Amino acid sequence: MSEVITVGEPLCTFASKDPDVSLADAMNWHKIMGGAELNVAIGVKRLGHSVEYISRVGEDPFGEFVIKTIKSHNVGTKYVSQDPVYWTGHQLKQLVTKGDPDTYNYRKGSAASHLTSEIMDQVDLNGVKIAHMSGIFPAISDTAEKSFRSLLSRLVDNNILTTFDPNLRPSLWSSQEKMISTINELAGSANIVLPGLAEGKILMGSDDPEEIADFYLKGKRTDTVCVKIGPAGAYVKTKDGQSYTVNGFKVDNVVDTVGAGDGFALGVITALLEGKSLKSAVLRGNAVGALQVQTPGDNDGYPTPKELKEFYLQEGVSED
Ligand code: KDG
Repeated sequence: MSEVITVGEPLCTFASKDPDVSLADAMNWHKIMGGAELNVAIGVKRLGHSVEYISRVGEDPFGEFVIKTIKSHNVGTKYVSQDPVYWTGHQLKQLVTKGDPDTYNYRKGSAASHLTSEIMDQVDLNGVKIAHMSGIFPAISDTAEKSFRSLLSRLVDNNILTTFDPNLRPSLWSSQEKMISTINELAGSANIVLPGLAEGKILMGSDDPEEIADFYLKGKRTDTVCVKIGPAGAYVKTKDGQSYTVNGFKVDNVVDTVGAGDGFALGVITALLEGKSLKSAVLRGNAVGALQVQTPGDNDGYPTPKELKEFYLQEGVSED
């Protein structure tokens, strides 16, 4: 089995080619690959680690595109099944010349939302070192939430290091209350929780990094919280009492922020797999996030080991 596993919904994404035009008015598109957890898987593999992606797509052209694309990135597809009835999730994404693009998702009733616990129970966890989970998958349907929970409880039973990114998608949840209570409960089964500042504000009512960290450190399994504080980097607090900020990198040319949080997660994950200190892992998370925001796709900016090394050299920093 691979070093890393993750579960999520891949999104066949139509990215507009018309800068700063609304999704309704855009006329020219190209097809790219999105999906938060798949972004993480692609970046983990690009940095040289084996990874298996768990998902379900339709027996349709979007599903074929997804499978071909995942394979082209050398991410494992053993647990990407095809559904004869339901279609593959997809989305529209605006091209912006600055900041956050507008997106629109078509995922209600998708094949991934029909991924059952029976399928999840077949996933072989032998040899898995880190599992990455996010708050998107349990939001897409009751079936997905159930299967997410059954995987999570197997990860806990098998003592597999688990990272959790809340990845709030309010439009996918039946209510704000359900989103908050479910995400906060699920986070407690992860060893490392990776919230953003704005997410903290919604999930526990504060945008103070230390208060957010203290809140998630109460989780039964959680011993580390890394709060993403945007361009300023990340604030880290651990159950054994360490706390510090790892500064972010200054980026003059932010093209598109999508995929930066996933970049942070994969930076942390890969560095931990390589036995680096937590501080170095967070430094790598910041670095991958900074590289990602300089590209228009959802995962194009994730570096190879060589590109990461060059970025560190250019910035005059290094990992321990
Ligand atoms: O985190 C990046 C993702 O947001 C993007 O690739 C697709 O919106 C998406 C999602 O919900 O997975």
